[in-house]
Amino acid sequence: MKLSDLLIYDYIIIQCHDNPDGDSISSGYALYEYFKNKDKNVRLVYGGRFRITKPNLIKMIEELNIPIEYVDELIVGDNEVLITVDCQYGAGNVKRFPAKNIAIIDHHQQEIYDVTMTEIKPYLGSCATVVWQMLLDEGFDVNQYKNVATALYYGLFTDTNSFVEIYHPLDKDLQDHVEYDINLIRKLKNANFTLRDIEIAGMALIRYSYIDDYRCAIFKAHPCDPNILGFISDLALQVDVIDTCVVYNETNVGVYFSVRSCIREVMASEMAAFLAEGIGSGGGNMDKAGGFIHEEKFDRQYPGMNKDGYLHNRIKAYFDSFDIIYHNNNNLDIERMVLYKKKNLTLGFVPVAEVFKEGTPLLVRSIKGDIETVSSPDTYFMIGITGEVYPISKEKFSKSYKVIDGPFQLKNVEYFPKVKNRKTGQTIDLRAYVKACISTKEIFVYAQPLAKNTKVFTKWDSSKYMSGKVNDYIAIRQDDIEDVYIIENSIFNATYQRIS
Ligand SMILES: [Mn+2]
Repeated sequence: MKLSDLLIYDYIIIQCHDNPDGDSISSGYALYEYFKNKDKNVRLVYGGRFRITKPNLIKMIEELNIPIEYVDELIVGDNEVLITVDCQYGAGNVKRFPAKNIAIIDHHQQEIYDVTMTEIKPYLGSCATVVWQMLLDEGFDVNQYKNVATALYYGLFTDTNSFVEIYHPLDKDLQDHVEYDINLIRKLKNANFTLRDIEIAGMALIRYSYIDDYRCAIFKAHPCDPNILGFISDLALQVDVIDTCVVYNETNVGVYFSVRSCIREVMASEMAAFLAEGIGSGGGNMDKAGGFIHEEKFDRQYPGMNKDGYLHNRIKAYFDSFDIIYHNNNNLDIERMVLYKKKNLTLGFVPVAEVFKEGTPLLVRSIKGDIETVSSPDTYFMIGITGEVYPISKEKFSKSYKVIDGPFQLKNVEYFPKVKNRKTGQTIDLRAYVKACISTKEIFVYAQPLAKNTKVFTKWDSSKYMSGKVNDYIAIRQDDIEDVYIIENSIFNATYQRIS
C-alpha cells in the first residue's frame, strides 16, 4: 500500500494502539502531518482503558505539539478511513471501533488477514521506520518538519531499546538520515520512569520461581507499562545463575511478558513467539523480546488454567522442543541422507572501481549488516538472492564465476544494497550498476528433512544458530562435512535438485 492510495479519502482517522508507546505515537503523528499537508481532515486518536501517563510520552506530546486525543467512542463514517498504526485492526492490543474502510500500518507479525489495505513490515525495528519509508516514497522529506523528524527518531529509539537492538539496514538509514532535536531527545531519555514504576520493579524482584534444569527464572510484576517489564528482565538477566528469564504481569485483557536470554542456544524472540503461540503474539530479537497473551484466546484454549502454571509448563516445553546441532560435533549420518546438487543460480556482482574512484572509503549496507571497505580495482561486490553483499577479490571472482548476459534482478527483496561514500556522505543504490553472473563450481550436499525443530550452529557463525522447523532441510556439504546448515523447505525445493 502507498500513502497516496489513501488520498481518496477526505476524512482520515489515525489510531494508535491502546497504551500507546513512543513508536505508535510518533508513527501516527508523522502520518497526521502528511495528511494535513495534503489538506485532509485528520484526527490522531487512541482508546482502551488507560490514558497516557508515562512521563516521557507526556513530555513528547507537549513539546512536539502532537494533537493526540483519547477517545471512548469513535464514529467512523462510510466515506472516512481508519488507519491503525503500530498495531492491526481487530487485534487484542487495539480498541475496535466500527469502520468500513480500514488500513493497517505496522511492523509486528501479521495476525489480521481480512484487511486489504496494509503495509506490514515485521522485519523492521519500529513502525516509525515503516512510516518514514512510506513518506520517502511519496517524496515527503521529514527533515523539512523538525517535529516529525524528532518524533520518528524517538519512535525508533524507544522500540529498539535505545538503538541497542537495531539490525535492519532501513532502521539504520532512518537513524542516520533524520535531523532531530538533540536536546529534546536527551530530556525524553531521562524521563522514562515514575517513582511508582521503580516500586513495581522492586516488588517484582523480591519473589521468583526458578527452573533449575534450564537456569530460567520467572518473575511476576503488578500491572505496569511493558517497558517496566523489560527493565526488570534486564536486571534479572545479570544474575549469574540466570541464563534466560521471563517477566510478566496479568491485566484483564491478557498477559504482557518480557523475555531475555544471554545464551546462544536460546533466542529470546523465538521463546517469546513460542510462549504466545496460538493465543497472542511474541517476538523481538536474539537477546530481548516480549509478547502478549490474549485473555479470551487463552481461556478458550486453556480453560481453568492459571497463568503461572501455563507459563511454567510452556517454558519447559520450549526447552524440550528442539534438538541442537553443533557443526563440529554433529552425529548426522550421511549414509542415510540423499545427495543433491545445487542449481546454478544467477548472482549479481559489481566491480567496485567502476562506481567509485580507487581509494574511496565505503560503507556497504545490506540486509545482512554494514561492511566498511575501500574501493579498489581488485574488489568486486557479490550480491546474493536475498540482497546480501559480500566483497570478493577479482581473482577469486574469475576463478569461481562466469559473467552472463542480461540484468540481475531481485524480486520482492526486503532491502536492495546501497553503498555510501564515507567521505562525501553520498549514497548510491547498486541497482544501476549490478551485472549478472553464475557460479562455475558445482556444489553437492547431503540433505534430509527435519523430523524435529532443530537449531544449528554453523561453522560460519558461532554466536547465533540457524533455526529449522519440521520439514525444513538439514544439509551437509559433500566437500566439507563440517559445513552443516539449514535450508527452508520452499527455498530448498527451488534451489536444489536430487541426484541419488
Ligand atoms: Mn512499535
